[in-house]
Amino acid sequence: MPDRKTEVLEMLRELAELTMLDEQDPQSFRVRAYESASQAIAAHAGDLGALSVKELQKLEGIGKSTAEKIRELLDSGKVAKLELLRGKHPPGVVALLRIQGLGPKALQRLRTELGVQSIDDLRRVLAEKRLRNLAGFGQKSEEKLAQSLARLEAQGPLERTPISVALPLAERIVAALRDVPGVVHAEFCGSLRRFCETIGDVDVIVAAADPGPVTQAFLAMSFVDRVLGQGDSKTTVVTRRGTQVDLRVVAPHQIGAALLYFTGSKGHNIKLRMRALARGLTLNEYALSRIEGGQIVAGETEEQIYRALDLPFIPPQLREDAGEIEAAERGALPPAIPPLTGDFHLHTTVSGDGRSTLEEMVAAAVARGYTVLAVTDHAEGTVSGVPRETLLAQRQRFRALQATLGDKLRLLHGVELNIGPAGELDYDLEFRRQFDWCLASVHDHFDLDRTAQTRRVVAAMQDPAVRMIGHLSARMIGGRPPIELDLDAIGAAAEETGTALEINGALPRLDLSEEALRRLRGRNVTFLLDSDAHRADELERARYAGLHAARAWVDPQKIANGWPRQRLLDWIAAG
Ligand code: DGT
Ligand code: CA
Ligand code: CA
Ligand code: ZN
Repeated sequence: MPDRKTEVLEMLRELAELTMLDEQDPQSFRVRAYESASQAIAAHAGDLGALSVKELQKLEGIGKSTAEKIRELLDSGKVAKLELLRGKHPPGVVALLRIQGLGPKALQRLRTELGVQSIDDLRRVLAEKRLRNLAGFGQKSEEKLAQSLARLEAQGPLERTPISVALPLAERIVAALRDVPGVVHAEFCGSLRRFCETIGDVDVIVAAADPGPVTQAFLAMSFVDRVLGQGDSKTTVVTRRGTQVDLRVVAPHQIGAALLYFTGSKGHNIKLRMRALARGLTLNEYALSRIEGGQIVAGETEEQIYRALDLPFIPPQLREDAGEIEAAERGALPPAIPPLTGDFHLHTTVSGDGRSTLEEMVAAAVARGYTVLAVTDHAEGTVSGVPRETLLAQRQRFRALQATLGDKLRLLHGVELNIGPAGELDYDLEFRRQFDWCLASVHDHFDLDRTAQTRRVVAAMQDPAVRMIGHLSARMIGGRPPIELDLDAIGAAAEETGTALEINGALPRLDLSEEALRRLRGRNVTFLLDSDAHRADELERARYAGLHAARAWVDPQKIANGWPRQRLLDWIAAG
């Protein structure tokens, strides 16, 4: 079951995180062992449940002690070592790791010397200016931490779960519930179905005549930490990472009304209900029915309900009461994002952090129906980057592979350049120009001020070899804040230089942000939807980039990898 794999990956991730805290060293041998085991498990295609400790050890990157823990989890659902670490490092402490500039060593001192056990504690200690008196800290580091905390909080309430955590969790729940006998339909709704970047709680809706077996299966899932509420058709649990999940079981003939209601948003629902009233109808989570007589008009599908309200189907990502109902009424909803011709940002094993070979990436791209593919390993300016010779050798392999592919897939030999603090780029212009495709991105110096950051990115855009800026803000949702940028200056430079901006679909990034996309909406800027895949199965993330772009009402005409192939190739050649 693919389910077990997620479970193992989640355990390894948590082990790595807690061990890092425990040993106060991100580079400790054990932390790296868990990370390399994660990569091995992620790359493993077969059934994990069937593997013995010995067989697990045969996978490259998995040692004996990790193999034993994996087996322990698969057999008993619990791992003693993990339980021990959880006891020592409660969730409040783990949450403190999200503050930039606060490493495990400093964190340990805050805990022992000032009793800081949570973000609230830290806020208090900072307000009381008690940190500056700690040996080795001082006023400067106190101010820096206060700033990091403020920037983290400015991203939204800290209790919300990033989509990168919530989506895999919800997909796993839904997949498991679909296998329960009697289940007709299972789907996640709420803000997650609308593809919001952070989620208050996960809402799962299931259609089944008998809620009993569904509830039982749900409560038996391994991520459940505690049960907050349990009724006949509604169950609420909290996962070990602190995410709340609501399960509701409805009758099969009500599923459309339930999906619509629990997908929200609340504002969208209210407008729909007013629309219903104006037609002598009433809309709730069970059905759309006549006010007089109570006869049901629609309820089995969302499409039927929208139709009965004289509207076309409105995709969940648009249901924010941001003018979508009015646009739908005028027949002016934004057109759907077309299927993509290819991907323009991905890494292979040539990069230090890539996990799939060039051949594996190409095979996966062909399987997705792509006809263009830019391979963009890291240039030497980043930790995972490589020198010229390596890229030149890759180019040889590339040309040979292209010959075997013929016209089916056009390969572009690309590179992801690193943008230095003053906008300087890797190698030299002549070498950069030899690539079929150069993108440039920020991977360090996140603390520069707005003027310096803007200048740096604009300088990269002005480079004649650079065709696209990757993950513009370098943010990690719920983690690293975006770099500060003057988006109007960036937009103007993009128009002037013809540099495209990436919409990066990696769930921790989703960068450009929705806010930035809205801000650039009026401009003549070209976008590309990319996966930034480091493994072949991550090519799927380009689809997330599409959902994210749709949420921001990006005009599909501006998405270059949505254009017909020849137009796209002409645009690339013209650069
Ligand atoms: P979240 O969980 O804070 O990220 O946001 P949502 O949108 O998932 O909100 P949630 O979980 O409270 O409720 C799920 C959906 O259920 C919501 O989008 C709309 C619907 N809903 C919940 N409460 C109400 C309500 O009081 N009135 C209306 N009209 N709809 C509601
Ligand atoms: Ca929710
Ligand atoms: Ca909810
Ligand atoms: Zn990349």
